[in-house]
Amino acid sequence: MTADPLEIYLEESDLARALRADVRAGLTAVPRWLPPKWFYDARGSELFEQITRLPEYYPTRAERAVLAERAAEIARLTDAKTLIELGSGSSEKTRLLLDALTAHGTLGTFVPLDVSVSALRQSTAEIAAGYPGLRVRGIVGDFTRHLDRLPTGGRRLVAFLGGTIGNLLPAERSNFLAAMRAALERGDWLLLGTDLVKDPTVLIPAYDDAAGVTAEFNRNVLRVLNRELDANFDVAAFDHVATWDADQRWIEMRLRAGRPMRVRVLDLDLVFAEGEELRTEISAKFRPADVDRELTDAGFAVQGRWTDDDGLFAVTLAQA
Ligand code: AVJ
Repeated sequence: MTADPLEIYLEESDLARALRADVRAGLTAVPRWLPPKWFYDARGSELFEQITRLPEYYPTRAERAVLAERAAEIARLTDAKTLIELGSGSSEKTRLLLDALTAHGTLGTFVPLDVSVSALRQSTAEIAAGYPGLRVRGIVGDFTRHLDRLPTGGRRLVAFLGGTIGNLLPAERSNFLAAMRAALERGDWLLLGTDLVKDPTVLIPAYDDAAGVTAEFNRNVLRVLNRELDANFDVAAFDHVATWDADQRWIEMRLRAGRPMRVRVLDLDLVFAEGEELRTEISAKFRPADVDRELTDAGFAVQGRWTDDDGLFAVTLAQA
């Protein structure tokens, strides 16, 4: 089958408006910041796919190992008719769930939601071709804003994988989980992937790889601003920084100005001091009990939690 046409809740104009608002708020703040969702233009999505194959970046492999081992059990527990995937990207690991749910015999519809039109075009076409009989409805949207647009009815399983929930600040995270719970009917399911707290000697290289792919991914957000907003960042003059904040339990990625700089973006004339840093991402890491507590606080009942053999990454199944 071919995929349904993409349902677009983020129009180009909408995206442009959101980008301008984020740039204005983040780049005039002290310290400066940008939300990580703007990494993911076509090039950024491709760079992230490269990151998932790096030797240092363990989360994708660890989560895949959990799903490979547990997908059949998840299918049995959930009996899902509709699989919704938030921040779906390439949906590569999701195939493990699609395989298991298809074999289980309940699945009728797959709904990937992502901000990246290019990633969705490709993934919906590939999945529709690979799963005859499955309805594939791609949604171009923002998982922090468009949960009310998800298809209703049937037994739904929402997968939020990869540890992407770690990109939200704690307050955003609890708002997101509460909104997720409100968007679901009692009995629907949430499958949540979370990276776990571990030694910084493992964490830091995962966000600062030897080949420099993560550095390119990080700098890509400046390329997006140059192209979309006609800004004039000297992209190569920014250094990639990845630090571990042990108190907050998150990795922070930043871009550090290698020399004093003046940047024009929108109607702003920004002055960067040499060494000034711009935060581009947090990636929170969890202790298993934190995940349970946050889900329970949002009104979910935790029904299962699995980790890979090395205890690097957790996948938690919770019911609304
Ligand atoms: C896609 C959000 C899960 O936080 O690990 C990878 C993004 N950033 N390397 C993460 C990312 C730097 C990734 N997520």
